[in-house]
Amino acid sequence: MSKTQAQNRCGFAALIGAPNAGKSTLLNGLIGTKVAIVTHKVQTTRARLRGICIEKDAQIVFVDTPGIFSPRRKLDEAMVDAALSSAGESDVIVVVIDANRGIEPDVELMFSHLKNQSVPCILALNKIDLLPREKLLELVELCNKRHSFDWTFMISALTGDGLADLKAKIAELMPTGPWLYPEDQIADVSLRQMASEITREKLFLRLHDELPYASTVETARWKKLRDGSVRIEQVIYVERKSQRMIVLGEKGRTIKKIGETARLEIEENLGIKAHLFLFVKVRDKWAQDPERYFEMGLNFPGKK
Ligand SMILES: Nc1nc2c(ncn2[C@@H]2O[C@H](COP(=O)(O)OP(=O)(O)OP(=O)(O)O)[C@@H](O)[C@H]2O)c(=O)[nH]1
Ligand SMILES: [Mg+2]
Repeated sequence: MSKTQAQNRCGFAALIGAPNAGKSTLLNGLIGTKVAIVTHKVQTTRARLRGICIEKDAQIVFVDTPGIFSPRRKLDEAMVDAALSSAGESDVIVVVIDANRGIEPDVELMFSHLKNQSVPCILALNKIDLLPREKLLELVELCNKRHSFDWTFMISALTGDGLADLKAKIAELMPTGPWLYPEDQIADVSLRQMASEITREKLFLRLHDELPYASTVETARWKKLRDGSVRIEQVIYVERKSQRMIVLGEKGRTIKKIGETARLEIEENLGIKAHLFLFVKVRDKWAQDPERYFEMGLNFPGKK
């Protein structure tokens, strides 16, 4: 087979599910490296993120999406819209369900949205490491009663169990067409965005209650220095002065810790030597500002 004949299948597989189902963990597991941030908190992913891999002659573009839930705020609405439109634009939808939580209201909501989709749908029952097999079979049956899935896979995104079979099936479903990305590209996201996401992950992990949801991170400046290292300046937007105080922490300890852990991961994941500077700004209406959505890669929801 010649090179062009070999590179003749390519398509999109959207990972859809309720918040916290394990979509981003799955993306990282399928790609084989960390491209998406993961936390134990719901609504970690805010915008879609493409991770790319090659499986035999197919290039698969996986699209990690924000969780689907009932939106309350404008930001929620933009996140859910991003997830649903990714599903609509994909060649196959991988529905990720947390087996340990079963069919919760958010999962029901997702099933209702699936009714409008005409592309093939795979059920990926995730976190099977947490449950006995009998329970899993019951749940597979229940899910298939709610939606007629074309295929079902039982996986653990965390341990990697079942991922090879899932990936092989997705590859088979990719349509004919040239590869969209160079062979060695694993993600379609700028280094600036990747760096913002890493800092946001550390914020999510370190801060509690509503604070993670009241904040966003942007890379304001990225300057290559003469010694080959990079000076990265990031702004953490919060909504209130009191939140700024919490992010800073006593004597600036909290932000220092966030900065240190983020810098280490930025250096490791992006393969650069970095100097990271974090600034916390209070902007009470950042979640109403179209510019912030643009920076996150989201559409600003219009009036409906
Ligand atoms: N035990 C177990 N935990 C898992 C598995 N997959 C994901 N998790 C955990 O579930 C939590 C949520 O994982 P994420 O990958 O961030 O979930 P998500 O669906 O991307 O969540 P949102 O971005 O908030 O919608 C994290 O604590 C993961 O470590 C799994 O297969 N087994
Ligand atoms: Mg996620």
